[in-house]
Amino acid sequence: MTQELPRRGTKEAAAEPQEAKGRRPKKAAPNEYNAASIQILEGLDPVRRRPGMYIGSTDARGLHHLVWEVVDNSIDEAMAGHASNIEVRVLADGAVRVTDDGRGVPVGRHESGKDALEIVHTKLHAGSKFGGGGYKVSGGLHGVGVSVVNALSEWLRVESARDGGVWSQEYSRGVPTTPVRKLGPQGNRRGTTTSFRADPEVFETLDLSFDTISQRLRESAYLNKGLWIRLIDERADRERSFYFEGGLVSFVRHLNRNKETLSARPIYVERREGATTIEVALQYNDSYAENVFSFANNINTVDGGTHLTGFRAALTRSLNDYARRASILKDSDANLSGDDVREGLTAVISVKMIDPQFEGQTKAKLGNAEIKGPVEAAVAEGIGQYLDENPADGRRVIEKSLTAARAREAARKARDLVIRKGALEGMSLPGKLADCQERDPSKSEVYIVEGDSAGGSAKQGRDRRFQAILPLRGKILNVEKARLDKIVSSENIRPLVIALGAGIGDSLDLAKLRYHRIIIMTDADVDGAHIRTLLLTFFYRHMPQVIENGYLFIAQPPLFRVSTGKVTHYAASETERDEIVKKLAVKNITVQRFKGLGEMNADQLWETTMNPETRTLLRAEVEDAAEADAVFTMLMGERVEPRKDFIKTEARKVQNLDV
Ligand code: 0RA
Repeated sequence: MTQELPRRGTKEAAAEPQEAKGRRPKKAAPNEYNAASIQILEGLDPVRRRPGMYIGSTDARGLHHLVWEVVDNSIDEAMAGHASNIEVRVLADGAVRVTDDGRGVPVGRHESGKDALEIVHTKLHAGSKFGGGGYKVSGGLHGVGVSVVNALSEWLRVESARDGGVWSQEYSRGVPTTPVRKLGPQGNRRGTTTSFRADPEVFETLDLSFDTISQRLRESAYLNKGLWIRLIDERADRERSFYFEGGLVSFVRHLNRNKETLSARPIYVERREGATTIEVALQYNDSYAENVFSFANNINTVDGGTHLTGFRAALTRSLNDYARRASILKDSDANLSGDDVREGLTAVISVKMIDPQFEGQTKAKLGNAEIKGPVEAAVAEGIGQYLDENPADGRRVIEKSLTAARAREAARKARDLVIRKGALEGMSLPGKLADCQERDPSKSEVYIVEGDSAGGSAKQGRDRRFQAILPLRGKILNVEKARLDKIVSSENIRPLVIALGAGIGDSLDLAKLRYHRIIIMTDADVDGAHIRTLLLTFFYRHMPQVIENGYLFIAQPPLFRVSTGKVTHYAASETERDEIVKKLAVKNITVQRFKGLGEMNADQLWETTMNPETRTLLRAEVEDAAEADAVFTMLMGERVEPRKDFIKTEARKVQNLDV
């Protein structure tokens, strides 16, 4: 979940040339460079000028976006009921080939005089004009069309098997380099094959991640039950296939795989009406976290929307109705709140509809008001029926919600106490905090440091004008196993919450956050890694907005100091150490291994880890919320077996284990 940040001062410099780079496509083959192709070229020119506008960025994330775009077209074809197999192949040179067994992209003369295949690949947003795009998604970053991929590819080749033939066309940076040709008779082949290689002049990296692609394809397979998706990586001779008969039920089982569940099977609801499909699966586990994912036309609506609102309303209503029907709640008892019934809930909501509207800044919120009622009705009916048929499961869920209600009340009291205490003692921040002079949060940093001795070095080494130090003593509470009331009153977390100033949980107010760089600085050993994980878990579960806004960082203290007496170098890894030693090429070299931050003197710590001019920070990011939840559960949760398995697998990758 981390991403390397460029050293300060290089960031803007790096961003500038990228835009300029893509300005003009290289010349097409001269005989193809006629008036018609110029016109088409103009059509895609804006994409090469400002790739970020179409695919978000030109880093690894943007690179993967090209793959999603092509794969999503095949998935649309599957969603429309015309394809049942998709193969994604990463070729040895980093090119990608996506094949489906759908109807094939339309070919033949289009009203414009050009071939339909060419129009689809060379005109912006031309994809949906051919009638096959019933579930197609409009606007936003998704569904920008294969022409965007084409414009940003060094080369692209499409083959469409339909209408009695296999038809093909090739392009370079969006410009056709061949006419649409018939390769041969259709035979028993049908569907579309799209191969492309991202343009190294546009992208900072061409390194596609097997895990990232695999994760995404797995999710798509969950969302489209009965669809076969195969991933083959020819670079590493790896292969993986996804097929889920159970669809969302399998998804929920997967999300709960390392947790103790409250029922044997997830509840599943499916309703079809006309072109609209509503699917929901849910299952409770014994944790305290809510783990709910919503999708519209396979797009992860991370900001929720009308389908999620309908789901939540139905859940709260049907659990309260049941609790009263079963006399678990008495007339005089208050209703369970939405928060209470969502504690320990894992659910996936998926709607498929014509013309979904995506709203909000990130276009990740479903806006169609007409879907709320049907989702609410379907879910309420499904849950009500399930509870009546499985009263023992029902009782366990209601008991859990009641416990949640009591704990929430206790947490509110504890939190009020913390906040009041923070407010009353007012500017009296925790005694351990060595604050900075700066008051503007956007210019202020706080280092969360493990142990008093490292805290001492950091306090001496810092630039006190804008850097604050908060030492934590010993292990912090494992929040994965504790409720909020215990967390806010814990000796180690309370000072942290007060120092940050923004509150916690539901009452978090980012406007009050006192530092916009919160930097976790722990030793480069096993204990340090453990504390770092505990802190990351804490932020992920209780201050996720801090991560979402990009305020959380991990410091990178060096592992080695390599010195010749004249010059000193620092190395972050053994590989780097060896490179430095080799380069120096004198044999009176002393190599010192830093066991902990406390072993560095203040100057060294400043120079290597804290000076914004020379340090490297990792920014904490949640790429994939489902996966992050699973990892935290696995690392920090109750069950030991999955953790052991993980450690056994990961241990093989570890070179220098320091215990
Ligand atoms: C529009 C219309 C039709 C097929 C498609 C799009 C289509 C596009 C892609 C992209 C990847 N795989 C695809 N499969 C199908 C066909 C309309 C018809 O045949 O009536």
